[in-house]
Amino acid sequence: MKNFIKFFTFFTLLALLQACGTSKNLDYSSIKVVDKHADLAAKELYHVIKEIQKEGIAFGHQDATAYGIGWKHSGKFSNLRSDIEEVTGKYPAVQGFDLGHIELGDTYNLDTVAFSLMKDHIQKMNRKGAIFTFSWHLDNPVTNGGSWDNTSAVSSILKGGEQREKFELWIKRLSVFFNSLKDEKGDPIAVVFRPWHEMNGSWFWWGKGNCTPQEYQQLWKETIALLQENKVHNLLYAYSPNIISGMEEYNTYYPGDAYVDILGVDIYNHGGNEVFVKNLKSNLAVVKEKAGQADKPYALTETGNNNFGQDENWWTQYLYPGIKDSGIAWVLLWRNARPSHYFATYKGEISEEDFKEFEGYDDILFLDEVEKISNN
Ligand code: BMA
Repeated sequence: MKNFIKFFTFFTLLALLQACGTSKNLDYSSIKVVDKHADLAAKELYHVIKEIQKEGIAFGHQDATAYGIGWKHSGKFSNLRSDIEEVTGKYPAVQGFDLGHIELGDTYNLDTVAFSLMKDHIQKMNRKGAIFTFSWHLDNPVTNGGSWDNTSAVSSILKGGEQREKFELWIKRLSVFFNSLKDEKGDPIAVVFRPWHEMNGSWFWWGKGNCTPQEYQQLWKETIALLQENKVHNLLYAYSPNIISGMEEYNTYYPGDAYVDILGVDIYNHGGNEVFVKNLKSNLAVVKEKAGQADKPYALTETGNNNFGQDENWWTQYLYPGIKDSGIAWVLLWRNARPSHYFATYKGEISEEDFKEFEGYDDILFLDEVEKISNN
């Protein structure tokens, strides 16, 4: 009997401990993600992303709180600011950051955003239910040039390659960052990691023509394996080629369902608005089909209009018709860097009024709406 009581107490405590780390009453064992040892927070995030898809499309912005047009976040402890919030009174629900130069052990990323600032903002925004996605514009390990130095390098960082040691160090530094994302209770904050993006274009050293699809897939798998060796378990993995011509192109570099949690695609309106809407519809239909086969969530992982010119109604006339009813969990607009390189609106910008209308649509979700979904 004594033993039975001990046994019973042990398991009750264990169950309580498990419950403490989480806010929801989920059957975690039924949520399958790439990482077999994923933190509960990662499974919870996966669940929330799927729930979002039932309600609408979460609005996202890259570097949302780090800087905007005419301002830059000054330091770690000041209040959060965002161009989108200044226009609508609401924060983006999805907030993207880039980890380029974390591999070098730098304090700032390639766009001069301090990694400590990211951490601070992530902790604050996590409390409000935000979802975070990370891209990684890392340097070329062979030449030490940037991501856009497309000298072949992938084969040299795969197992047995000449630059392997360097690559393992780079992943170690990346791992330290991911492992440092904790809430105030010390529990992990789960995020979406979207490495090796736009691989079907040839502008990055991991892209088309600079490595073979097989090397790419191997790189993807080895990246995950290294992160797991470094005990990183708070990630969902997102795959995102640039605009595709069809399923065949989508599949060319796809590492397999066992290695991808979220399916994405990056589509900009570089070819003009009409073409943009057509591309959104056709590409998102392909991603939807592929995601449906594997029962995975999917998203428009990067988009934007880098040439608003006279497109004052771009949000309601072009972006929205292109994504409406597509089933994507989120749409992420690229960064507001400077007046000649911005992708979302800001106060005084030509499409500001139209953006407010877009924000008001029932199926376009901002932070307050996603917070409700997260808390359910
Ligand atoms: C690109 C541009 C670059 C930037 C990079 C990483 O698309 O915005 O200026 O350095 O993303 O954020």
